Amino acid sequence: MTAGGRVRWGIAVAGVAILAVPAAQAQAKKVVRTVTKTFCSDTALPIPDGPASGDFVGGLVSTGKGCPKKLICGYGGLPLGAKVRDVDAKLRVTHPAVGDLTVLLVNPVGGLTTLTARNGGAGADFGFGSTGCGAGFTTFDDSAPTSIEGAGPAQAPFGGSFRPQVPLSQNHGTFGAGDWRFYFDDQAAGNQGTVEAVGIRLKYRYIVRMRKR
Ligand SMILES: [Ca+2]
Repeated sequence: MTAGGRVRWGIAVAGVAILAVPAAQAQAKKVVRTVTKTFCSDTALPIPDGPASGDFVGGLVSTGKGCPKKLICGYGGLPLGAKVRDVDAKLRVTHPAVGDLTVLLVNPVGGLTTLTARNGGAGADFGFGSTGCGAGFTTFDDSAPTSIEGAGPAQAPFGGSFRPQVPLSQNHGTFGAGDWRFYFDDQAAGNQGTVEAVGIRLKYRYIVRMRKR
């Protein structure tokens, strides 16, 4: 996994196509299924020290494998047209002062969500324990009681769940199949760190078949 790695913008186009219901089926009833899955990548990725801008590094999570029978799937194994109902983002980062960091989540069709923007001060690390997918993560969840905004070093290493800087609900209804990318920017000189693991918990819904009324 490297900065400027694979980008598969074709997913968005493919996803749109599957939602175009033929006129003859306009009166058919949709049979839908809702699934929740967790995806993770634990390729270590150094984050360059700040304060220079334009040195973002990206972490990548692809939406798994395993296409349901009789359906056509896009890249990542989600059925074409699968739409996001809920998404939580998970970080495991080692860094002496996470207040240096701004972290964005980019969904497969390019939508940006700011997870944290310079919160946490001199607190060390997002998450704890293992540096792999079994880590104790910092999870960004709109339903969490505490916001990351204004969080201080006393809350390090930010285990458990925090509301993100910007609600992740803005991803609801978007296409879920493909690459979910995290971008990390260290914006203060003096300390630097490493992305150890990133993940998403994705709840999505797709059409299993059309049934005549
Ligand atoms: Ca720094």
